[in-house]
Amino acid sequence: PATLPEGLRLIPGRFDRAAQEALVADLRGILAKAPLFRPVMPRTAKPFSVRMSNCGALGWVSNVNGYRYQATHPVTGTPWPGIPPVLLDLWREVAPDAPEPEACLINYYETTAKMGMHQDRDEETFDAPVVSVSLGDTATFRVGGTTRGGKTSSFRLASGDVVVLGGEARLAYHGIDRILPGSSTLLKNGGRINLTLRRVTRAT
Ligand code: MD3
Ligand code: FE
Repeated sequence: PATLPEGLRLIPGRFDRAAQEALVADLRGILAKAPLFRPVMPRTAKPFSVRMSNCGALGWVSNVNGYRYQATHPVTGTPWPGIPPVLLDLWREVAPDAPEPEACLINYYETTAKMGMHQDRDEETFDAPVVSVSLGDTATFRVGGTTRGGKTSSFRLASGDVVVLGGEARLAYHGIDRILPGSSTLLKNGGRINLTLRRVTRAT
């Protein structure tokens, strides 16, 4: 891709097939306790095409009143399950100077789902990177600069790929244009899971 923002690091194939299968097994356990829910946009109540859940001390949620991080699941009211150790190990490897991640957002894309261009700015600090893990069908990912409407570039994220968004890229506009159906055999029902690890509060 021509113009990737400074601070975007792609690690293709960071998780091999066995590690991907182990992660999916972890996620099945997490989603049994913290089921996927379909958020709605603030004000408009338009449903997301993506379903979501979280693990970690804090989880990202959206409802008609706005976006926020909270300690409990919006439907069950119970605390989010813990972040799997393999993901904490990944964070320590790629973000050795950052404090521990507090949130792991789980996005599930059916093959028709997408995510419009947006910035991630609901955290109290942008010092730590966002770390993304892709599982299942390949996605076409689009990233631009820190202002809306500038030049963008797009590339594919395949199962097992990791993206680290630090530096300038931390506040870059980004989105998912499409999922390529049937591109992976990892998830029995197809589709794509994206995990994003985040630091939300300033380190104490
Ligand atoms: C670039 N998720 O959850 S992950 C999100 O594939 C989100 O589900 C997408 O955007 C997904 O907010 C993209 C890669 C990613 C994550 C965070 C970023 C790219 C980013 C933050 C800044 C710039
Ligand atoms: Fe995002």
